Amino acid sequence: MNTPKRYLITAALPYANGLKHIGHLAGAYLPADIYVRYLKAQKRDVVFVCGSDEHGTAIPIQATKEGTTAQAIIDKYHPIIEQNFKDLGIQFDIYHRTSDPLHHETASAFFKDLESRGDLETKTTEQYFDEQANTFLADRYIKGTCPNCAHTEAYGDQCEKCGKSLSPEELINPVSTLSGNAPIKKETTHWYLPLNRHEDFLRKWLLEQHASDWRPAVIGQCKSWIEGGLQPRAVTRDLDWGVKVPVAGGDGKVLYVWFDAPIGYISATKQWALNNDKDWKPYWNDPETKLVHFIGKDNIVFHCIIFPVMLKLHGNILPENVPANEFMNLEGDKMSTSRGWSIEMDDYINKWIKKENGGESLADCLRFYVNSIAPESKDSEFTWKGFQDAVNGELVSIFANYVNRTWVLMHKLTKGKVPKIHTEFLDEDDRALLVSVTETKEKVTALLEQYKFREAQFEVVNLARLGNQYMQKKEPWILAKNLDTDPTAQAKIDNCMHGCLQLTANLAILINPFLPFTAKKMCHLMKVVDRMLEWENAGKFDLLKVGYSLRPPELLFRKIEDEEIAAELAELKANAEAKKNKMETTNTSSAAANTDQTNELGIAPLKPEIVFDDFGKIDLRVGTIVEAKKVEKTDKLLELLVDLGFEKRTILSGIAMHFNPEDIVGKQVTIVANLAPRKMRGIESKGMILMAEDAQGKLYFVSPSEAIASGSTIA
Ligand code: B3M
Ligand code: ZN
Repeated sequence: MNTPKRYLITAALPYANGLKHIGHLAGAYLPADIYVRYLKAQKRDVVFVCGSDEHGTAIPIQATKEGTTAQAIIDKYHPIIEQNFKDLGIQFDIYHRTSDPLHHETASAFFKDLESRGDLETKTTEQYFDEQANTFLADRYIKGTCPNCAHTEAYGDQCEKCGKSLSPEELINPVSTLSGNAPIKKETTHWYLPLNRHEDFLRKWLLEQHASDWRPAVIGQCKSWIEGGLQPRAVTRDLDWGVKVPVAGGDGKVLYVWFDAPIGYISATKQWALNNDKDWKPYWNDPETKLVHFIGKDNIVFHCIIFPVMLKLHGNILPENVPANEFMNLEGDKMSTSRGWSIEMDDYINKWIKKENGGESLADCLRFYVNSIAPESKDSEFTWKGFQDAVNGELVSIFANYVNRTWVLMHKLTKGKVPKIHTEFLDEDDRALLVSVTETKEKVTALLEQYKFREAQFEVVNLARLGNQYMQKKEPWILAKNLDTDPTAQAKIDNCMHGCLQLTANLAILINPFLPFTAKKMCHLMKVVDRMLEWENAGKFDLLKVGYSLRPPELLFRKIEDEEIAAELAELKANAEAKKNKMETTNTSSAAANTDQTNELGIAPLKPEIVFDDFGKIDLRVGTIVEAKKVEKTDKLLELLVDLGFEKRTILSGIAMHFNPEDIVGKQVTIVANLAPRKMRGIESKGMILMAEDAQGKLYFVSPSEAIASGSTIA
């Protein structure tokens, strides 16, 4: 393929309403940064854009809950997230925000352009409106009497008493939760992007043109969307937080967050151009620009179907690739901030990087391990033990050890200087070392161009491994013992050390995209400027000049101790436990747990595979609820007496918001019967009741299809 004239690289814009965890890092930011650092080392013309996604309903709703404003939330998190990225060496050319006026202008103009050319459709439907608050009411903002059970506090989308799913129209005597008044029905018009008009284009572009050069999982998702039938998608909302709809009839409406957010990539490029006195247009309009979006798999449809249609209609270039990653799990479970089962970037930075001198090397340790388990083709799993093994077993014992041995020996045997080469004593091994460097460079380059970052990194470490073997074979420390008796000994030592030093310089260049802080430190040891790290220098064996004196040895990485890993594990468990107790008493059941990494359909991804023996440890039984009452001073907990045939047990369950105690007596349910007992609110709970949960958070008992003896086994 010809080298593109320029590159525009994007990484998904994080929502600025909370901290981001290392699953996010693994999904989009680290691979994007590795790729960009490589391109920059190749001296390509590249702009790397990112920024905060600051719109959407979630942010104002969160603000109301927390008694603050949406603006205050984004103003709090935007700078923290930006700094977190910097501390981990993620080097954007611009970190913009979608609340910026430049973005509002850009998104507005984009919408207007599509609208004026008839590329959007409008549709009018009747929806509830609060006259006092002067706003349309989204489902949760309406309450009324349930048509099913006559509960008077049912929501517009669901009755929490009987569990029935509702639409606002079904509520008897609906009232607005904002003003307490009865809402009126009012027509509202929204703009739709008619994806159905673009099916042919999408089929050709994705399923033919990119069928083989994009990741199979990405194409697979696109295919099922296209085959499922493309529908017009509403691109506006009745809301006041976001980019105002800029055309007649748009009062009180904003662009749907997923319409404006990807346009944020364009606004960010404009801001970068302004800051650097450049022209942004060719980056989005010239077909010789290579556009690549780095995202997690939950964002595929927006970047591969919706945004490309918008770009095409607007006359922009399309992405050349969207190398979406799968998810990274943590210690056997999916990562989730709300469940406390995650490692926030901010926490890692404060606990590891900021706590010690030279802590940047620990930023590289995290980058190294996360990239070594990058979920490029399937979900992967972060474990603290894995982190320790990767750092101690590869970075410390192979990479850093190689550099350190080279430095110590060079100071001992060649006076701290780059020795000259004695060509007459060069042998097969010396030549082979040079070939290994060239071959590694070729492999790493090809892998990086194909977005195979974990394999690429593996190859670089492997080169250090070869360096260790070379040194081991040459044994310059043995030669040094024979200096008096063997007249060729010094020449052979010189050759060996010369090779080892030039290899170190090459390793610095090749490791730089992955471990930028380490590459910098290696430059410091070699007393060379960062320019040496340019990719074209890899493969050269004269990077360090003969006679040049180098700095004393310094360790590149320190070992990770067992106690540090034990402490992290203990903290992770304690955090999760604390959140769980909070959730059981405020019962959001597991609904909140699933919001971090659910897909567009609201379906939680599968947990990592287990073997049959794991499953076999769980004793599931049919139980019959014989008594049920609310636990005092909690809204959410029910205390149940459950008959298991051989005994009756007390089990606490966080379902009080979903079921009336009197309604569930006599129900047959599924019990995890051998779960260790746990005390909550002073009551010991012996076992757990399994509940099914739909995307709206409604709970259902898992019951046998017919009445059956209590205590029956389930397997
Ligand atoms: N903020 C969703 C996410 O963080 C969304 C990405 C926008 S990219 C244009 O997963
Ligand atoms: Zn009801």
